[in-house]
Amino acid sequence: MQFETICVVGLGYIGLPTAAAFAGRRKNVIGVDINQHAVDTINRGEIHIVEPELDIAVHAAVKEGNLRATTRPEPADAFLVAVPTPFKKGEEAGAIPTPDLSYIQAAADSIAPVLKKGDLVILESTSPVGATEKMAGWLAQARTDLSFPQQAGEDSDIRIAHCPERVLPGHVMHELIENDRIIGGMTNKCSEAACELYKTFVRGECLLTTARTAEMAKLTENAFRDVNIAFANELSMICDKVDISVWELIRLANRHPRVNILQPGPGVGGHCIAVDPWFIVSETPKEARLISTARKVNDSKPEWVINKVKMAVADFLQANPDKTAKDVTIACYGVSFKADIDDIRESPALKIAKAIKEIVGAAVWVVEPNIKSSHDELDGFEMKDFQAAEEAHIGIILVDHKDFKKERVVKNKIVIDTKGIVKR
Ligand code: SAJ
Repeated sequence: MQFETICVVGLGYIGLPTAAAFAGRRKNVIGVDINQHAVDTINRGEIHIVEPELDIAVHAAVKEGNLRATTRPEPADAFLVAVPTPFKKGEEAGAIPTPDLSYIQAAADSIAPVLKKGDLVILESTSPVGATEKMAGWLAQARTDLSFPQQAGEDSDIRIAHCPERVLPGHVMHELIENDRIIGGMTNKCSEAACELYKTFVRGECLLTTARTAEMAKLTENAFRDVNIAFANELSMICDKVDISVWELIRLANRHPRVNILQPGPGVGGHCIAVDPWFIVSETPKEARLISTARKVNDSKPEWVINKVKMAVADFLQANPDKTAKDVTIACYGVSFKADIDDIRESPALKIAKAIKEIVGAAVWVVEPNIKSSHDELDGFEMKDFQAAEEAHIGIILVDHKDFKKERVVKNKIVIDTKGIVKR
């Protein structure tokens, strides 16, 4: 099978690096996005997101004529769908969030008119079990002149597979090539075709399975990490009660050859680990008890930190009776969803900073070395550098950025360290 022209639908954190990786192997890549600004930026050889080494790859791909962006899919030999799969929060309190497949459906509707016999369609977006079959159903509805795997099995005109992305933001360009890849075809021929396509640039192993298992494997990886972090977060709250350093505790326990506990923090953020486990829970709520509890433990951690801050403010005011809450200054060290990135989507650190401002009424300063330009979400906060922030009455370490770890000494009189980086 020859894959010369590849159409990548969705040019975000996964689609754009993937498009650049194919283009780097001299494939003719058509990148599709509904966002005209993203399309124009890419066609200038620039990028609209932050990811190390992506700018160089995209610049080279566009300059050499191997990558072109547009707003509508064009005929190709393979189509990759890399659009968001957010969740819908339920109306009632405590309702289980459910996955929103509308972006996948819109992508299927947009590629259906240009499909031809022999094409391969791959769903890369993290999806609940059964989503690839749903996508195949939407394509079949739109193109009754073609046959699909759910109708014709191995003899289908169109091959369909789920190949979930598994790359870590901040390391995407490396992991895209080196990580093993799960290839879940709707039939064996679908898997083989998808495997051949990824071998264009993947140096890791391609592991063939079914579409449903591939969907569940991706959700399982992120749920595993979420459960492990929830365990660490629960330990941090227990240790606080019994006056033990959770950081030392985990360091010691991890010296056991079969124990590997992750690190606690202010909560779990981002658009993967904090979202994907719900895709399992929403399908199998009765069975997914541990996964659901882990989500709740991690989601409750910001509230726990906010309470700690409230208590610190109360202590401070008791010791300084001439002051009111409005006089208190609080420095938040870090607001991104994890270390050394500029991404503040679903960030527990930002949630905490906002709550302190609203609930406590104190002046909140933000130290965020990774955000250089002004950002709507940070309106109302005073941005400070590390040294200036030492003047605040209370310092809260919310993200373990390498710049903070280098310093290791925070001079604020009261310090709440949710990441365990301050030297004791
Ligand atoms: N976190 C902790 N403690 C830890 C590790 C992480 O509190 O020990 C927090 C982070 O601060 C952050 C959140 O968890 O708020 C998620 O960060 P992360 O680095 O664990 O993961 P993501 O969301 O950036 O990327 C994950 C990765 N999944 C796994 O490692 C299993 C990545 O490989 C996936 O491709 C990505 O989700 C995705 O797209 O699904």
